Amino acid sequence: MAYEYDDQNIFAKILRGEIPNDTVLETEHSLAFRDIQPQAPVHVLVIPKGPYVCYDHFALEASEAEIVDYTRAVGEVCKMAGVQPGNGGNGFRLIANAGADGVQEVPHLHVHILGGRGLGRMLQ
Ligand code: DGP
Repeated sequence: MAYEYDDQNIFAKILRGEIPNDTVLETEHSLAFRDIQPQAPVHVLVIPKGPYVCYDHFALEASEAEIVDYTRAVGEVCKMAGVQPGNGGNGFRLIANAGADGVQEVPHLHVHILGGRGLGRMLQ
């Protein structure tokens, strides 16, 4: 089944500059900005600029240049936020919700970077 991208989603509007955001990092293919409802002292969303609905859509259909740029952007934000374990930080958690079961609210791929406090165990 083909992925259907809704260009009226809130992150598409952020990418078009129609809604303000608190940008942390912008690269050729990616944008990172602070979550509007932070769940931790560090809570940054990293999105690709391309129209990808969710992680699998991006992983399967994005170009290698986009994938490298996006992966590096996530790493760069972790570094900038000072959450790299063993490198002055105490670690972080990445979350990429997808679809209904994943309770994805915004249908444009975003990885949550959470850190700055102990996050507890999520998987038992
Ligand atoms: P998810 O359930 O993974 O789709 O989480 C979507 C996140 O997006 C949620 O943590 C709140 C955040 N969010 C929603 N609308 C906005 C917005 O307009 N600006 C910013 N910065 N974050 C938003």
